[in-house]
Amino acid sequence: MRIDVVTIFPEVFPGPLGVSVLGRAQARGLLELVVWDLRDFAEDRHRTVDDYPYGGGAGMVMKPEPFVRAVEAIQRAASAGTTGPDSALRVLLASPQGRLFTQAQARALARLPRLVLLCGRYEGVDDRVADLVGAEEVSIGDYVLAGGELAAMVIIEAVGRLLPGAVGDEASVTEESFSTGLLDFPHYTRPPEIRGRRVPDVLLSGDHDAIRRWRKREAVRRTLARRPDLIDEASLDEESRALLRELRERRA
Ligand code: 9D3
Repeated sequence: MRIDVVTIFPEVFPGPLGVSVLGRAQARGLLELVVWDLRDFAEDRHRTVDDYPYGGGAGMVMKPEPFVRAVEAIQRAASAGTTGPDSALRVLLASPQGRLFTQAQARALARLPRLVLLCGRYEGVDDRVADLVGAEEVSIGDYVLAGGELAAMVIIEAVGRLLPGAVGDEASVTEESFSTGLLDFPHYTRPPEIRGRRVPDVLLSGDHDAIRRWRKREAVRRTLARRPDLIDEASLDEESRALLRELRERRA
């Protein structure tokens, strides 16, 4: 998969995407990251990419033309390689106004041969850009970043690690796709006790069915306590639904 990124801070890439799973995916040729400097697509000698907001107000707005020209250049680079009826480029614009980026979207995007990510800065990007380049606006969460670059990196990491062969242990990624939608159960390793904190006895018992049930219960318990919003959408088997009823009664 090839991912093109458009930014006024090309020097921040690859950053954390250069190490570990994503670094290896690039070294193995599973993922190609191509970073474009938005200023290279500016139309004036000063490489201007921002301007004052129509209607007034604080801050600057990113001009539309450089983004449009950048996506056209990326489109040309795309059709030079793979052409076909299904070669429409998927373009995402990182934006606080976007729909929330989810694991389901990461899975869908990981199936594509190419993806383009546009990063904004300042107060935002001229609202016509998304429409002009056929981009979908995506947010990574309800907090305020200084720009789209870190959001783009989050999306690239979430998608890139799903590319076949990217993660060493393929079983863990497969397991993930069958996961229940609950938070994970707690994990422990040696030593069995540190500063008075013991690993739960059941995990040392060798009773594999008891361990399986304990993990399930902990996953339900933690989800109910920390992320009750996930419970309704989780796909729970009968055993988990029984645990949920029991935990709810206990709290009530
Ligand atoms: C005062 C209104 N703000 C909008 C919520 C202005 C504003 C804040 C932050 C405009 C741009 C930004 C920069 N943020 C991003 O570019 C961004 C982002 C984010 O801030 N949070 C979550 N996801 C994303 S994706 C891109």
